[in-house]
Amino acid sequence: MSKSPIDKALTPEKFQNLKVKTPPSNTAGLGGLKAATSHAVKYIKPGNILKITQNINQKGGFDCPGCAWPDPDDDRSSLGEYCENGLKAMAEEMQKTVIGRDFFADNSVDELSEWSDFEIGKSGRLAEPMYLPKGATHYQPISWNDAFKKVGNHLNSLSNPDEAVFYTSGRTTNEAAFLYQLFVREFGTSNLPDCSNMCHEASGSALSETLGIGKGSVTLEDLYKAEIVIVVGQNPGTNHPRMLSALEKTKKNGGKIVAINPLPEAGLMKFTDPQNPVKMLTGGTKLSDVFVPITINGDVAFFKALLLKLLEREEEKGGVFDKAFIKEYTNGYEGFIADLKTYNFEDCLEASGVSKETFDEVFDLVLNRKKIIICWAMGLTQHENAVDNIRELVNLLLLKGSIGKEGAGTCPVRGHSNVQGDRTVGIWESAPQAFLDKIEAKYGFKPSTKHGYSVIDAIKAMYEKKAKLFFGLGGNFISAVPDTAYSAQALANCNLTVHVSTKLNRSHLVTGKEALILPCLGRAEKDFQKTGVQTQSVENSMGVVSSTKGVLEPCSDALMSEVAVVCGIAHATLKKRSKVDWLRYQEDYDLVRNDIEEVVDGFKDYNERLQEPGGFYLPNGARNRKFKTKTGKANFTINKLPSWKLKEAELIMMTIRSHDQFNTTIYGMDDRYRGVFNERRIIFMNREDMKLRSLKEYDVVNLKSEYNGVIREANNFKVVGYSIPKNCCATYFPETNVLVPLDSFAHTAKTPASKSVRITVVKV
Ligand SMILES: Nc1nc2c(c(=O)[nH]1)N[C@H]1C(S)=C(S)[C@@H](COP(=O)(O)OP(=O)(O)OC[C@H]3O[C@@H](n4cnc5c(=O)[nH]c(N)nc54)[C@H](O)[C@@H]3O)O[C@H]1N2
Ligand SMILES: Nc1nc2c(c(=O)[nH]1)N[C@H]1C(S)=C(S)[C@@H](COP(=O)(O)OP(=O)(O)OC[C@H]3O[C@@H](n4cnc5c(=O)[nH]c(N)nc54)[C@H](O)[C@@H]3O)O[C@H]1N2
Ligand code: SF4
Ligand SMILES: [Mo]
Repeated sequence: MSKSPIDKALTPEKFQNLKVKTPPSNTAGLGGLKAATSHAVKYIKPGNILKITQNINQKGGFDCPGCAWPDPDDDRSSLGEYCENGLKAMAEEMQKTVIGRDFFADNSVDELSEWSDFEIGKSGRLAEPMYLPKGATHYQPISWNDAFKKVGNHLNSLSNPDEAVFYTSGRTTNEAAFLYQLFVREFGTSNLPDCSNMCHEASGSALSETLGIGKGSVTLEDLYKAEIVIVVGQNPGTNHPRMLSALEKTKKNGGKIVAINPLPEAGLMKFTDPQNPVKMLTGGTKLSDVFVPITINGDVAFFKALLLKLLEREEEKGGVFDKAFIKEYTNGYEGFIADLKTYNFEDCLEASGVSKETFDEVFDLVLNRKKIIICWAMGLTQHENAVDNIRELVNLLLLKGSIGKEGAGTCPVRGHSNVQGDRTVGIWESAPQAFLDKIEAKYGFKPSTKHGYSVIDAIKAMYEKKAKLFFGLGGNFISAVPDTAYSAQALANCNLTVHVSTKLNRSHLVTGKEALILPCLGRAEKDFQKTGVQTQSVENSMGVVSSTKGVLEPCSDALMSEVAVVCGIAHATLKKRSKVDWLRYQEDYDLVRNDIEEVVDGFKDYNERLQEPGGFYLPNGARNRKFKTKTGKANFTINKLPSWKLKEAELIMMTIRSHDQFNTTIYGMDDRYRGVFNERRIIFMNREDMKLRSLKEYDVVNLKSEYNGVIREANNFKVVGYSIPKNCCATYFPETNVLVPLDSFAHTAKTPASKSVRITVVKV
């Protein structure tokens, strides 16, 4: 009998051979170079390594497919503009092994599901389209034409376009993303969930409401000029490594850095004792001036404590707040202050888990400074009160007039290399009416104005059989989403699941009744079309749009570009009823950009400006103090302290990334910066919490979460004592996604609360 979807979706429970060492005191440097080079040499064809390192993130070259950190506007280093993890991303994408029909004939879907995520990822690059017929045990080859027809027939046989779900992951370029959403809207639905729903959606919600733009407001230059940069809920040493070079410049210019994080992440500091930070080094520079070991989800409490003390000082002596800015540009100040006064400083500080000494250090740094930048990532966005987290930090920036001036502002650091661009060009399940109107005016069809499914809604709809077809443009849905068991059943309920992918992943194994894998080109590969090798474009975390053009020969002749796949499917599905001449676009991507220019604001002279070295900035109201909010001003907001309480024996768990993974892609089994080697099934615990439970290092435990009466379990994890606040623990994503309840998500944004999972630990 074949395995159940749930068994296939869960990562195998086998242990490797855990070794724990003291975390390193210095990040990047030689260790990083060694690690990256060994990956490159092991997996990339020797002839390609130099081409990659010379062209990655260079003007006229290709954009690193890793994170969304921006490239410097000024001259790029000719020694290489990439980091350890950028090169690891390339080593993964440009693997010399390719897998096609023989691989799939040798390995059944059930057998593959027993491989670890690391093994699945290292099987090689997908080389040809594959099809899994109903009831079959093995994928078999299919021609592109037949694959397109199959998708078209399935889509056309749905009783309603809203029965299809079209997911996107943030590597997709602007050109492919624009055409994809256009096809989905012409097909008749707004069901465009994307990885952003699980990532910075809470930032988008909070920032749109308060500042009128769902993106950050700063540029790299601002970071260099800030008086103080607060890095909260982010681990840049692993996830945005080149941000450390920017922070180094901040320091060189006299700026101060505060890191707020339950963990003393090595990328931000050297560290010996959790309560007593010592030197923090990166490439020889001490980075963080203060490290704040906050309790998980203690951020609103900490910011409130800070706001209360600042208010006290403002009322005593004045000069702390930027009164002129508040008067001219903001709304809601009085109500916000009145609410703030209802809180008690000591209670807030206690709820944050931060000592008074550490608090005072931060207070002294913030008190008289007015050029403040706050950078954040998943440590703030993946909580039930994620939107409040971000609104509260905006309150601080507004009080300080730290928006829309040099060296100050918001910096939500994005994840995937083009997740921001995808949203800009229309991947949005609840796109604004003005955008839909422009689509209608340009193409002559009326897009659905109904809000579509976000990730959470899509899973529910598939589970309840209201949605019957899942299409993924990139990504690894089953491993990325919360509540693995429920979500696996949701996918299995579909009639057809389709993935456009570069690499094999678990989502190809947890299928609907039929399934397709459509292999596409990676970033570094040349995209040959009728008018020659095509250029594409991406938008980084600071709103700069730049070109990306592959330099390597494709790893297989049978690959298609994402643009060509979307055009092929649109053509096969919509046929003569389409108002769009789909096949023209894939011949010449300039035509796609001409359309984007007409439909999306800020892309004037797109094709010409894309040729400018380094690209161009998109307009950003907050950057110029033009707040496109409902009130026309920047809005103060009122945010409550989180209301959850741990039950007896419970811990609050955050699911985080190791140094050797890119989301669901596992580069290796180490987490070097945390001193963990050769194992992913671990739980970081406070040593006092271990003692309370009679647990020793390396003890094996099972994890259990109970939410609204439903119990979820993940078995076989080894305990690692770590400097993490009491009552907090950490595990790696995706191994523990099975514990994240689907209905635990951020209010207004629906970001799964995967950093706030309440669990108990049971010794095996
Ligand atoms: N190499 C590499 N680069 C990546 C990725 C990757 O997987 N690998 N993923 C990309 C993507 S899509 C994204 S979204 C980003 C993710 O980048 P990050 O957000 O840096 O990634 P996470 O590992 O989720 O780390 C969250 C950090 O927040 C802290 N944290 C958790 N809960 C709290 C809290 O309640 N309060 C505070 N103050 N801190 C908290 C954790 O200790 C951790 O340091 O990175 C991108 N870049
Ligand atoms: N518990 C927990 N869950 C989380 C998170 C967490 O912190 N904790 N983080 C969340 C976040 S922030 C995010 S962004 C999501 C990530 O969710 P996803 O974006 O769905 O996941 P990825 O792992 O980035 O997707 C990797 C797959 O994308 C495909 N791929 C890679 N490059 C390309 C390309 O150029 N084109 C195409 N078509 N395919 C490509 C490969 O097949 C690869 O297997 O996960 C979320 N899930
Ligand atoms: S910081 Fe991010 S974008 Fe830059 S090279 Fe490293 S992984 Fe790539
Ligand atoms: Mo992300």
